[in-house]
Amino acid sequence: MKKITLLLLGSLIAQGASAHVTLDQPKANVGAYYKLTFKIGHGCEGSATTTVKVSIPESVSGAKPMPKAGWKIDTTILPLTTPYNSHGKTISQDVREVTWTGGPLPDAYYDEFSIQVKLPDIVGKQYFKVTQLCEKGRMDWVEIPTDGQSAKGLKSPAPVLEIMGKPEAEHHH
Ligand SMILES: [Cu+2]
Repeated sequence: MKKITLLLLGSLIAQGASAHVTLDQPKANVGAYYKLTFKIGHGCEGSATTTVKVSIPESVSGAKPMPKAGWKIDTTILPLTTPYNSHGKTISQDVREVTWTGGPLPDAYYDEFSIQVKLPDIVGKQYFKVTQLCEKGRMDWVEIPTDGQSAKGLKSPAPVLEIMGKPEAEHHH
């Protein structure tokens, strides 16, 4: 009897740790065209998800959300503080927020939401704040660890992408 209880508890803890909103591929190379895929692991304390809103950091450019059956897409385009060049044109505004509305996605089910972006030439971590609205309640995945702090200790961490330098194999001598 005691053994069974412990096993159940163990699986509950494991589920909680992996069920946040996270990126399917949390590592990428500088300057890459990359598909951000956000995994929605659960609703808001049992309630079904009806909105997923993703904030795009200013240095991550050209965001293009992937349409999903049953979900409507809205984008927020804002002026950039630092315009950039793309295909010979100066880009002075960019998509800074993507919102999917629809579903509802029941708490018992799982889904993914994707955005194609161009990553900056900056090595390090980029955080994508996500707001999840449900039929009842909301979850704000917006916590960013301070220096030296582990993201594991945060209650609702923002999904993080680690941008790495180009691998040595890509250098041709
Ligand atoms: Cu979770």
